[in-house]
Amino acid sequence: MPTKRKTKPVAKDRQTDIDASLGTLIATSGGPSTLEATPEDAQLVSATVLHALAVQKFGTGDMVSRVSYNENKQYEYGSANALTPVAGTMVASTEDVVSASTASEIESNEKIGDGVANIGVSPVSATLDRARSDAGGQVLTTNMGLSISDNQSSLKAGLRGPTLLEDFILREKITHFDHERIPERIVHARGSGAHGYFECFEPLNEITMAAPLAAAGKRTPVFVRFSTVAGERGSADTVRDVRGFAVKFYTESGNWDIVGNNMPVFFIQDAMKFPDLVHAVKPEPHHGMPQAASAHDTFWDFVSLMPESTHMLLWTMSDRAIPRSYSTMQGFGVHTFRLVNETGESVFCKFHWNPKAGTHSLVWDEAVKINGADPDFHRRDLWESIESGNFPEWELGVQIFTEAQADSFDFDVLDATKLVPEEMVPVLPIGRMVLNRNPDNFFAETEQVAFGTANVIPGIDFSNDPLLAGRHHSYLDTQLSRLGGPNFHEIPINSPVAKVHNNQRDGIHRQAIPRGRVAYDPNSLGGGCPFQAGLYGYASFPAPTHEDKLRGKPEKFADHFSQATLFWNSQNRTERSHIVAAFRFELSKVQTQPIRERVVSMLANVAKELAEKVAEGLGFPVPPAMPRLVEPKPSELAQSAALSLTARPGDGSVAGLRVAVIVNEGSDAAVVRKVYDELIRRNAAPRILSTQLGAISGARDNDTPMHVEVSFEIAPSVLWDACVVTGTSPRQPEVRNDGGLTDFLSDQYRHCKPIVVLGDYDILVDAKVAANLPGGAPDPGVAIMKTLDIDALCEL
Ligand code: HDE
Repeated sequence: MPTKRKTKPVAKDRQTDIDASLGTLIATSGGPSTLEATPEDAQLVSATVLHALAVQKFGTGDMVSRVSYNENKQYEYGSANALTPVAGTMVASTEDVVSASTASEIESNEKIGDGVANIGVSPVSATLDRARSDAGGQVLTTNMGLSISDNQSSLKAGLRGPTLLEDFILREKITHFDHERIPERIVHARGSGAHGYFECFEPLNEITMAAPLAAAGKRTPVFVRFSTVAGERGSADTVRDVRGFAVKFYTESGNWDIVGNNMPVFFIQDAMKFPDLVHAVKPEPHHGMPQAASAHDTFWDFVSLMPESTHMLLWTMSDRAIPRSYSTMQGFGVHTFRLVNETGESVFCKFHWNPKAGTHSLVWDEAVKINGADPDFHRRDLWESIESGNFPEWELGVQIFTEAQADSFDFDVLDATKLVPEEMVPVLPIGRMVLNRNPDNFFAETEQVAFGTANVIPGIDFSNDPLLAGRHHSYLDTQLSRLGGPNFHEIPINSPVAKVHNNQRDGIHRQAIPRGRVAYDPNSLGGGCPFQAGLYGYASFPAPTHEDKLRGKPEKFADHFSQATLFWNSQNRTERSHIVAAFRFELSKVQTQPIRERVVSMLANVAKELAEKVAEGLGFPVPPAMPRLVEPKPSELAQSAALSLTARPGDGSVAGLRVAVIVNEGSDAAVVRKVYDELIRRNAAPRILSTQLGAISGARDNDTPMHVEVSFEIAPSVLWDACVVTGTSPRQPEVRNDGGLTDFLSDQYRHCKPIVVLGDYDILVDAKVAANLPGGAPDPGVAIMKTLDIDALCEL
């Protein structure tokens, strides 16, 4: 905690000098230093201020005289000095008033505060509590704090007369409203965020000095934002797209952001191509279509002329692009980063977030229907999971490898279209992240949060990945227009918990009120503060560079297909069929036949089966394969099991699942209660569902009524992971004839989601659900229970 000090009593032996200074008053930047004080002046200024002014004048002279020259200048030259930056020199004054802007700061009131000198304090870095407000029990006011007597009508000259321009209350309200929107992110506009913490498993000091990894059990606050990429702010959640996975760590050494995606590779290799990529995928400029979709000509035109995108295209056409929820996605830092330890040794590293719930996706038919049924599906899921205490969790893992190892790989680790297979470099778990707190306010936090790849801390550094280098510039730059100027770091969600002190000043919407008159370095008037930290501060890893200045790419970047083939080979039969279907869907939407053919010619370099099946669906033969720039090397690895979605199934429990408990007049209310309570106990999210809202009395006369929470109309089958049908008694023909229920069940079945029927089988017959697999064996996803077996139900 910062110390608050009152202006201290002055030591006796200095009192004589100060008394002498009283004769030459106002010796600050506020007036001529030689101005002689007269008795009249002294009456104008309070005696205390006069005294403080003298203390300041004397103290400043004393402090400045202790800096006779810039002792650190000599350390600015030579490589040895560059590698071991020295800390700045600092002289402290014994008088707090010396660093004050004004001797009158000791005057206090309700606005300026209590008149104490807050030495070393940086309140904009304080917790979010400083900005949270609550109107409970409060009267309505204008932005100037004026109580508003009537918030219903504007000010008029007579009840039927003209509205007056004088109505400043109306004008303030409307003006603020007119400016409520800020520009949306150029990419990743649609997103959802949450607070939480990162917890370190074991100290990683041997390889990095990164503060969050310093001690077992150490917790660091985080804010995470998940997003789609192409769609606008109001677009639907379950579109086929990459998902952003951006994590901001608020560490004691500053903010550290891992601004990653849910896929480990990217479309392009150099930042120079990013605007082209984004222009190609965004709605076409002439008619503004399609929204949040890559299924159109300009995207496939561009990527089929950029064969390095092939690997990423296989990921985006896979089920990874339609995740079941944010909490069932992996996250990746994508680029190669560096970890640096205290002795300056560095290793390369790739970041992986692995979801505790396992990796799970939707099927395309579900994704499409969810877009209509609940466009906020992922946002709602994240919000509701946290509200109900079922906190999403990920394990952070790192792949660590040396520069020598990297040189031995067939691919270049600076190429963001390549991954390092886990079979070659295993993922070492180093901590876990738990999201346990929803934001107070979507705009203030989720919309205004500003991530940046350049937000690093000691222990974390960059590789020379040319895509990453371009990003360092882009993120800071984009916030200037999105958040309106250079002070976006002061917005509460963006400000670090570490103290901020520097000589940057002014700019639109500045919040901090820096004390004192010094805003430059070196200085002696401020005692040399704030001073550079030397080795304690951030020092870039001194990676050697001895090459020609040129535009180009390394040779290894030219292999565009080997890892795409590796990905294809690592997918199971179902996953492959989904990839084929996605390519068919996207290319069927493309209107220009030669573009379709060009894409298939690219796929012919990945796998014969893939190209053939896609071409078949599009109704043309596989064209000759697109020329390769390099022949594929005999693969280091034919398959990587870790690349299949099935590699991380989670624990298989019902935790986090949305379960529809379907009720009707034939249901046994006691059984429904039991199912519901048990699902809640196991951290699932059950809801009572029926044809319409209202209370339903159960099958037995003394049943307590069941309150329907959701109707089929607003929550069709696609919104649920599993369903339990209660009360299907043949006594209730209207239940069986209800299209809502049969549609619900047949979609559940088509999407291979568990169905439990408590009662008889007839309802399944009506919904055309077979209880047995085609071979005759019972379908493990369909259970008919004459009597409730709660454990079996929860394990299905
Ligand atoms: Fe981004 N990206 N990006 N990106 N990106 C942005 O920054 C950019 C890239 C990613 O939730 C923008 O604040 C360039 C790769 C995420 O707020 C912008 C290049 C990866 C988010 C920007 C890339 C990402 C963004 C837009 C190529 C995965 C959302 C708004 C050189 C590793 C962060 C903003 C959030 C957002 C630029 C490529 C992830 C324009 C120039 C690769 C998760 O600055």
